[in-house]
Amino acid sequence: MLELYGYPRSRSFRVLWALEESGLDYRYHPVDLLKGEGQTAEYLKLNPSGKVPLLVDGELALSESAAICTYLGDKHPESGLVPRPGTAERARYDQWCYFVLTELEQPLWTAGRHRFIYPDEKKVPAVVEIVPWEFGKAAAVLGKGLAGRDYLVGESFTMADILAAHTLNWARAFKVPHGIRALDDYQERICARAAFSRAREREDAAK
Ligand SMILES: N[C@@H](CCC(=O)N[C@@H](CS)C(=O)NCC(=O)O)C(=O)O
Repeated sequence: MLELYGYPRSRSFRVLWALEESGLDYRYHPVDLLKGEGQTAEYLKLNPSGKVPLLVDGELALSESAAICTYLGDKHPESGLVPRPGTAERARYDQWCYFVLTELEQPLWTAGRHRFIYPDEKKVPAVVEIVPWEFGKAAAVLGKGLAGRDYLVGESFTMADILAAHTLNWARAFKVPHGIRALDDYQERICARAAFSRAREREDAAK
């Protein structure tokens, strides 16, 4: 049985959504980060970073949301959620996954750290000020990549769409606008999938 460790409204939702899209059985273990449950000796033994998500599959304990989504798709190729390694589609898939994590998510997360997470003496307001500009540049690239397409890669939904749509949800929650109508439409269409709602229900039920 697959075991997922997560915290509500965090990056672990990407993996919950991926598991629901894949139709796999799994157990969900909430880790209350605010109560320090990510820093217990027991959890740190599983994941030395103390973060979520963490997927345990037998002997394998895997962190990093994108790596976990790709692992699930590679292990279950019949899902069609990750293109086969060595193909042009897979190269494009990897391109978008890395782009989302390093270009699109990065300014949002930097803003989050300087707004809510760092202790007051470490917060630098000037960093937060440039985030809309930096995020806007990355969102424009995503918008161009989606021009005339329903999905980021090929003709069907992949895990790259989970990463992109989840990050756009964060932008909305953090009130960092990009002003690109086509991206709003994409985000709404991707998040209207039944697996998204099932993942939300699973997360809420575990609270
Ligand atoms: N790059 C990692 C980031 C994981 C991460 O930072 N998770 C946050 C929640 S969204 C966390 O667990 N934070 C707790 C901490 O930093 O101690 C991924 O994509 O999985």
